[in-house]
Amino acid sequence: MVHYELPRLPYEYDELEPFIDVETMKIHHQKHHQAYVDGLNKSLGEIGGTSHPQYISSILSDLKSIPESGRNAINFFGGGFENHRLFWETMTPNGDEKPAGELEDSIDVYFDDFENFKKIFSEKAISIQGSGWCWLVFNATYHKIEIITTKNQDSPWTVQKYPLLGLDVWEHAYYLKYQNKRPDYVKAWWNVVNWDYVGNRFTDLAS
Ligand code: MN3
Repeated sequence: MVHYELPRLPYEYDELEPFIDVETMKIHHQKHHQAYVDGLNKSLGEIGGTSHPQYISSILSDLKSIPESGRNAINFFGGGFENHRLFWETMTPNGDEKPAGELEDSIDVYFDDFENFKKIFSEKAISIQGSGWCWLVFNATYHKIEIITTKNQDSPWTVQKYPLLGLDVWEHAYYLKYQNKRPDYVKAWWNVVNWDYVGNRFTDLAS
């Protein structure tokens, strides 16, 4: 059985300042993400996870293969684990301001230009009711990129979409610094997106 562990951050807790504050980063990683790791290991154990040796993204892509008794828990904790793992990787203190290469070209095709993409993505992220995520995903069926939103910890994998970039809009991601002002958090987050990482993820898929 796969045993999941809290992944290390690719930067220090204070390095995303002033956009994402050190206190939020610590609690988000050490408490919230850890809770998803623990919940995922526990719920896999409860259903006899030995029959599911695949990595969590494969399990989320085929949730109906999970016994019904454990499906909701694995959707929640598995999504929480994998969503946050990607979230950390797609941020950096040393980011370029915008995507380049093939991803830039694709954004121009589907969203006219990067500024318009940012506008649409931000509006969708801000308008999520309650807790959830806003995503840039790759739709392999139609070989195109899309913006989607998911509720709670639902992962794009559960709807057969490949996540390229995700923004956590749970209050735990921003409340300490931004209180109820989610639009300010969304605006700040663009400054720390790791376009290099996101672009490589896209190139690996699309080529
Ligand atoms: Mn979170």
